[in-house]
Amino acid sequence: MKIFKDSYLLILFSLFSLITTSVPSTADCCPASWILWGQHCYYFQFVNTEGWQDAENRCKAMALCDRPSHLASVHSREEQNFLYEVLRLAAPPESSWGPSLYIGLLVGNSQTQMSWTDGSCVDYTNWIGVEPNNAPGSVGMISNGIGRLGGWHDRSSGGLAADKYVCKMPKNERC
Ligand SMILES: [Ca+2]
Repeated sequence: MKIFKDSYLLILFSLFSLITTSVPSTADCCPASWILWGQHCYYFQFVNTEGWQDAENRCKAMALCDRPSHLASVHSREEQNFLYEVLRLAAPPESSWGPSLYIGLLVGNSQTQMSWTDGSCVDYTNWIGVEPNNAPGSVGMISNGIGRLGGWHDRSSGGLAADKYVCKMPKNERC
């Protein structure tokens, strides 16, 4: 009977070890300093970067071996609300447009020629009023300027002006 009990305990212990070693904790879903939301991790930088291309380069430099990282793409009202809520809590309005978060949106020759740096489809936008109005070659931003409430605007010349940014990468697929 004791042998049976010991075997039973050994099986239980083995199962527990298997579960605890194969299922990552929530903290393992994203790298340190990244926030998990949905199927992706997000990294917010509220210290101004040197511009949109610099921000995109910094995002790409944080990629992991099988998890590409770019300035964030936005694909739903829910994702937009998440990004705006973090921006709103971290950076209060300071001007008509600022602060703004660079996202991975490029505007081509016209408003209808838009693309994301991560290669995903442009299936959602949140432009304010006449925006985007700086094409071609402008870049998109989420604004927490006075009364902007997370609406998007574009900035010309590849976004050379310093501002904040948000990166995005897929979460750990084992999560
Ligand atoms: Ca604009």
